[in-house]
Amino acid sequence: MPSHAPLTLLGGLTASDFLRDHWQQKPLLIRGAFAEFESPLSPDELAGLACEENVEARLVEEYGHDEKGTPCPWKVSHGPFNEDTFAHLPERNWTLLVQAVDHYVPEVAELLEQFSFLPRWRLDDIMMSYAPPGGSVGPHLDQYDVFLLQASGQRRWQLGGKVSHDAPIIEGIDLRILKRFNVSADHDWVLEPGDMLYLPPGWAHHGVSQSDDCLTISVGFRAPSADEAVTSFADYLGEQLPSSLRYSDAGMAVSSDTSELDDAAVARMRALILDTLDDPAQLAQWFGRVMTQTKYPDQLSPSDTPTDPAELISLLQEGDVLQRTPGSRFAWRAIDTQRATLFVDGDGLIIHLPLAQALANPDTPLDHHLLAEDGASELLTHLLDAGSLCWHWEVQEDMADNG
Ligand SMILES: [Mn+2]
Repeated sequence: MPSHAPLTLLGGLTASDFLRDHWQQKPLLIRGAFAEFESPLSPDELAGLACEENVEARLVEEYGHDEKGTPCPWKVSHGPFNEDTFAHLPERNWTLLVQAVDHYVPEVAELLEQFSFLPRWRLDDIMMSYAPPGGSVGPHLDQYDVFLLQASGQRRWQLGGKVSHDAPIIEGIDLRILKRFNVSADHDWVLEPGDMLYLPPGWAHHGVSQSDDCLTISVGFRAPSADEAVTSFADYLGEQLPSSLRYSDAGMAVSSDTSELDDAAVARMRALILDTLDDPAQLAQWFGRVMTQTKYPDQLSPSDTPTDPAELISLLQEGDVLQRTPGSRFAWRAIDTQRATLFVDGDGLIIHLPLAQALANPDTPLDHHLLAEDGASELLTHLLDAGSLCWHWEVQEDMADNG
């Protein structure tokens, strides 16, 4: 995508403008981001999805206010739900949240193409929520960037500015709702279908349904915390280090007090740790693996019987097409001008560079053209057996049959 083209999706900003001025920094309200937008799902269809096994769904109900006017108590329940759940809900003040709708509904997955000005591996998933009038999840903040697209009906969004991560929250409930929320007057909008609000991490926000058909699509991004990154990288490296690499104090001076842990000892240990960690090649290998780990490993279905590469080749030649399994994550990184690591679902495979680029690019169809690349049939067979690829939308067809 050319970075200098004004995008309707970004309210006429170019991708470069948006990344420079808004991404991770400040919110952006975009009226008419999607012209004449029609929701890919109805509220009933979303509720149906929330009744499926393995689909992560939550129901948030709000039942009143305490004497100070603070919304309380809140009730959170987890899916799968059933028809009975929905039959007994009140007419107002609840919200249904369904995660990873892009893994189940191709029309929702297609929305991701619009966000190709951001690294694909930063994407988390698409959540969809439905709420009758008054429904919300309370004022809160997230540590993630999110695009909130109004799919149908109206939702009022109010922002309370950037808030510290340790701002006080209401205790005793299974939700992180802010105790205090001060709306800024110029950050109070009602979003109509096709309108979209971009929110950077750490901004307090509160979205309340204004209609009985309020559906909101949240395109969420993820960024590992320093806490997760340090632990995870240390684990990755640790598996490869020989136990002979140890703290060493050859040539040390005689100590005046043998109970003291002196500065020289601390400096030696610091050098051991920093020298071991500071390995850019290993870091890249770990980073690619961790950023392509799937959110729901259970959704990948590895095959029980190995695929015959000859059969795979003939199916492709007959016109069958493979696809990346919804929820599978791909990325690549060059090793030299010929070879690359293809990262897939937490694994790293060293293959021919153009093949890695083709596999990881969501716009490249996985059809017979790929077979021209060296090593393609072995790679496709491996990824099909691992569950990272499947035959075109068979996952969705299976779900439709079951439903
Ligand atoms: Mn939120």
